[in-house]
Amino acid sequence: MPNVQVETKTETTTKTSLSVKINLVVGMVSAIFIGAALVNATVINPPRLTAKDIIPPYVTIVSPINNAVLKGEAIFQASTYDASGIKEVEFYINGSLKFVDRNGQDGWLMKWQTTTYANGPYQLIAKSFDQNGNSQIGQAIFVTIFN
Ligand SMILES: [Ca+2]
Repeated sequence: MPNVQVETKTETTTKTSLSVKINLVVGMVSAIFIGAALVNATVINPPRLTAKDIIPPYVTIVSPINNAVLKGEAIFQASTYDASGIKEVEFYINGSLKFVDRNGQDGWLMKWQTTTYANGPYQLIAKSFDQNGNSQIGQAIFVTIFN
């Protein structure tokens, strides 16, 4: 007889434990469904941008450095950033557009064969365009070609 009592008690404990486990699982599944519903709501109804982007990109020339003396092949490179992303960067030598870089994955730059230019001083300007039509002309730098 004492054996039966012990067995009954054990069964009750197991049932209670199982019930708690089921409740936990139901709770977790509910949380997952609510989370998924929130994610779906975000994807289906993205927040609408009511403010127009009027902030131009940041741009500065990182190569060559100001007052550098160049020969052979030089790298004319800009560093640029915009929250909307950069569309392209224009490279000007003495006010003349020489190259438009539309792929910044290898850096925003142009290779400059200085041997095709006369020795002397040059002004370099980089102009960056963001994805929303804003542009910025970075500060000009001055270099000298001496081949
Ligand atoms: Ca912008």
